[in-house]
Amino acid sequence: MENHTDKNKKAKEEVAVEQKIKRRNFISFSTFFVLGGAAFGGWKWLYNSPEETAGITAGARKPLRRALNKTELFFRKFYSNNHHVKTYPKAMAAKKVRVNSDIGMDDEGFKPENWTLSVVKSKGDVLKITMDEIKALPKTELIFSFKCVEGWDQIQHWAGVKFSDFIDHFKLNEHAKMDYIGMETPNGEYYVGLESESALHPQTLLAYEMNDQPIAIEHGAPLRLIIPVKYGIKNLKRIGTISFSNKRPKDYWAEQGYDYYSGL
Ligand SMILES: Nc1nc2c(c(=O)[nH]1)N[C@H]1C(S)=C(S)[C@@H](COP(=O)(O)O)O[C@H]1N2
Ligand SMILES: [Mo]
Repeated sequence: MENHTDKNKKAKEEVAVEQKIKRRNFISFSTFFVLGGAAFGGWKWLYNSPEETAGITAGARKPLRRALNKTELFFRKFYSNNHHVKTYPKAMAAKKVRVNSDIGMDDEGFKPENWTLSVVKSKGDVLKITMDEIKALPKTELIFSFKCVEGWDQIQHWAGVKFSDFIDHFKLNEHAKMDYIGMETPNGEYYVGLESESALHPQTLLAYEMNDQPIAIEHGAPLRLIIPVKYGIKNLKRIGTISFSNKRPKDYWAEQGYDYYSGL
């Protein structure tokens, strides 16, 4: 008798467990299909959404570009100009500095000693600045880890004038209140656009020395940009022209689909 009730109880329990398993299976499969469907739908939506028109930036689906721009704004606020990049002792700087690429630097006749910098204050009002004027400003040194998007980095030692000191000295503060700064090689073949905050970052330099020597031709003589809050692509060698704008200036690699911000 006792045995019989026990068996009955066991059978009932087994049925309950089976029902439980069935219910759980049902829940997990439905969840799988609903979430899977949503993910597939989202992917198809993104896949079918229009690509942005190539211009200042290129190569992204419109919704993705919107997300990228939002992320950019977030990080721009987050990495304010109070945030300094890490610096290193001079002894750690590379003696043999890597040369990467030389777009816009192949003019046969280019002579650093004949160079002047053009600052476009407005259309038809261009300020010409010589190397001597730039060297007369306070010199700032920076030893930091230079990073190229192609996957290498190197501790390098640069010196020049802080971009913000340069702006102060040449009374360009009103111009620098615009949202963006554009820089180009003298022949206009390589060009970068920067948000003014990054250009005015206290570690951004218009550099004319590397390892205590004038910058070599292949590294951007006589004057190049060193902007440690950005990847190498933004560190324009052989600056010819600087301009100001509230619209994004054209940017060589952004046109090829790289992130316009290219921040670190
Ligand atoms: N004018 C010009 N500037 C340039 C480039 C270029 O091709 N042309 N390449 C950029 C890239 S991708 C990198 S990584 C750095 C490399 O600087 P380096 O050759 O002094 O190492 O310069 C940047 N500035
Ligand atoms: Mo690079």
